[in-house]
Amino acid sequence: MTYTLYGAPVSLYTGKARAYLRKQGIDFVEVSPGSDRYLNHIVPTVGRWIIPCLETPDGTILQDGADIIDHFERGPGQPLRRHPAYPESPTLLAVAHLFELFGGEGLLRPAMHYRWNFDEENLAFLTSEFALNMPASLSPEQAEQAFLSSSGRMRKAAVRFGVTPDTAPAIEAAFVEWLDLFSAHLADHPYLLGGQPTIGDFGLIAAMWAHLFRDPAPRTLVQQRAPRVGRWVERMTTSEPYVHEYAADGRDAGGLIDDVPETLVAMMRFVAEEYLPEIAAHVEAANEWLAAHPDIEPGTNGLDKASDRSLTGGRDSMVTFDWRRQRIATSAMPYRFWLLQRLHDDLAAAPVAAQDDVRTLFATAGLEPILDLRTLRRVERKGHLEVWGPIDV
Ligand SMILES: N[C@@H](CCC(=O)N[C@@H](CS)C(=O)NCC(=O)O)C(=O)O
Repeated sequence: MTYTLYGAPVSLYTGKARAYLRKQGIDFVEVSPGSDRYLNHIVPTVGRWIIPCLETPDGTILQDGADIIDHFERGPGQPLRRHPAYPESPTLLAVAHLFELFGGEGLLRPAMHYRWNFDEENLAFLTSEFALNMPASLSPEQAEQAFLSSSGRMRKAAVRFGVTPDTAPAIEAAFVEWLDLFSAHLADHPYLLGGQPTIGDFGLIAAMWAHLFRDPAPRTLVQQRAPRVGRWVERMTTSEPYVHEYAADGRDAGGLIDDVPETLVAMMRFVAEEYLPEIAAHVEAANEWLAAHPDIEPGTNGLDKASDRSLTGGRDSMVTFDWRRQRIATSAMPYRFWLLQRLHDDLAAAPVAAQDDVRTLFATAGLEPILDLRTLRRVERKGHLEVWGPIDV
């Protein structure tokens, strides 16, 4: 029953899937996207070069970290996993979804900044790492050229996430604040919601692993400023418990928390400041865009190139919003709305009293508006892409 994960150590989204497979003790091997199997079978099946992809023992191919996790959480792989990643408590589930979204999407600014703006510390490492994603048949010169081309694309992508010389100081100040808040929370809890990792931790490890802990420049910062966060990263990437500071016998770090502690509310407040204006502006822009494109067939994404990820295309059409006393612009990506819908859907399925509790908690953290951000059409996933659902549902 061996699964194959097509991914790379240097990849942000592979980190989410890999951490999940390791923590759940699932038997898998990781194979490079430079392999023949990936290039000649996975890419044609998925329709584009994208990692992570998971090939199940029966040959099914899954793309997307959340879909990979759901194969084990809510699909046929469920008997293979050790602990549920989705908490039963509606409050913890809502918080877990929030941090899944924030970790994979809201921490992209520091992730891209610390990767691409510290060439002196990072470049030799990244050159070597990116070579792992390429066919072994490439000569060193060809690999170097391929690195220059993909790193050039990534440097441009960083701008579309709001990383510019003007934003760099605020990105660094915010990241240090984030490390301090997360570290304070981890003083009493090995994971975000207590003794076991949840979907919130798997979201956070996306940005916190490949970019913010493996790359040399931010690694030093994390280890010096917030060693406890560094140990959480290591804990998230092992299959054994690795809970020295929490469990005397090294075995049982306990269950999930019952109540949301102030340290976690403080982390939620950080999300409100760092990410709420951005996701709110993106939803508003998406709704304007949908209103201007009323004829998009359900099951398609209405983009010129179906494999495009951002709604508003080129740089001119990036979405502008206020972030930490600056006006910045980023690309709106329907994938984020799809993750947000998961929070909304699970919340809507909870008893009314529990929904009220979640609302009260989110309001305390300044996050209540995120519970009501809806796109005019739902985002669905079809053919490994995000597409628009039917009109008027
Ligand atoms: N929503 C996807 C995103 C995956 C993704 O963006 N992966 C990056 C690598 S970390 C990629 O393959 N990018 C390909 C490209 O930009 O051409 C997931 O969570 O799996």
